[in-house]
Amino acid sequence: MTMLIGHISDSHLGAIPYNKPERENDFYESFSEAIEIVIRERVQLVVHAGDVFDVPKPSGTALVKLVDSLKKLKEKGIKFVFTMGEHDISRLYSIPSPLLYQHVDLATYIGDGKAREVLDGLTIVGFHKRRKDEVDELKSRLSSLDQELYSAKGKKILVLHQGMYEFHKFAGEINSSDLPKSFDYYAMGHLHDRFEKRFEGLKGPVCYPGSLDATASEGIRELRKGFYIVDLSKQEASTQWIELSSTRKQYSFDIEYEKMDAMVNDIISKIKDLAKKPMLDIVVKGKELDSAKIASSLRKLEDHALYYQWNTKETVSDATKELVERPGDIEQEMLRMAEGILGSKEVATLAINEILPLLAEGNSKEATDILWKYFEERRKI
Ligand SMILES: [Mn+2]
Repeated sequence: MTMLIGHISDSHLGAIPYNKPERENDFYESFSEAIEIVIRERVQLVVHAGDVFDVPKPSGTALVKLVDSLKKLKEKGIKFVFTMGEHDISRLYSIPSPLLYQHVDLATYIGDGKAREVLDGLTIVGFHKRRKDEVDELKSRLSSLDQELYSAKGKKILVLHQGMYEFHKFAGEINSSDLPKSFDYYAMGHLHDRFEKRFEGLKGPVCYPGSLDATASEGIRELRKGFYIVDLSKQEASTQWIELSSTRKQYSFDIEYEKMDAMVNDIISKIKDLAKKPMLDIVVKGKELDSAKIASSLRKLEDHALYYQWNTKETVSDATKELVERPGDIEQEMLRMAEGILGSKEVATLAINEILPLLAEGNSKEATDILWKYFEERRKI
């Protein structure tokens, strides 16, 4: 019997990197392309591992784009199940937007930790994103799963939206040893780069497909985007990562100040025939750099790039020292400092874990709402 599933994650529908409407549209195209491919490949089920939308209250356009894709899946009899990431969940609004699709029977929410037999002979358990202070509770839920599902027949998939230390030192929240052992496939979300690994002691592979398109936090660099198709028909899960072809190219270029005009022309000849105008990040290196001259030389790129940003690097006699690695406990260090300044662990945690990430994304509205809510709650005490 065939059992083929699609595993996508971090589609961030509604994201508008660099405030470019074209980039917003890219995210819809990436998602549509993934849906077209899973239909063509005849998967029976699509698992979305969270961050469906970019914000908890997405635009009407983002909501409609998702409906359109989910209807196509439903017409083909392909089920869509999902968990939620931190971008989907708000502490302020009671019903997160992705749950809408469950209410109109276009999707099934599986982030509640309950085991479901979603296909004949396939059981799925998922958990929605746990914040830092909720990870211990998640770990304890995970630790009992092997036993809870001991008698479940057929294949098993676990769906999580958390970072793993083994793949990302700074975004890590759990270790592979925190995962239950008996699952045939671990469908992960949260990390925006692609990772795949089989761990000793775990039955199936642990896979992060990565985001479907580059969010602003990923910066402008060369990236490949895609998702997994997983064949669970045989004893062992076999995975295939499918690269999307609609992805807008992003490049970072180093330019020598002395040869600036020639190098700008080289860049133009490289990018001028791309289907979509690319995003560029340019570093100009040299001595006695004249910013006005650089700006005017780079202006030629305007016709060929959707967006470009540039920076300079003065070459001086002393080798420029670069910070190669961030301190491992940078978050702890920030928390300690904030606690020292604010005089309260609770307020420091709110500032560093809740407010700062929102402000870093430019989401001052939600940051303000959370502050007000906190203030109101404290006033009642
Ligand atoms: Mn994400």
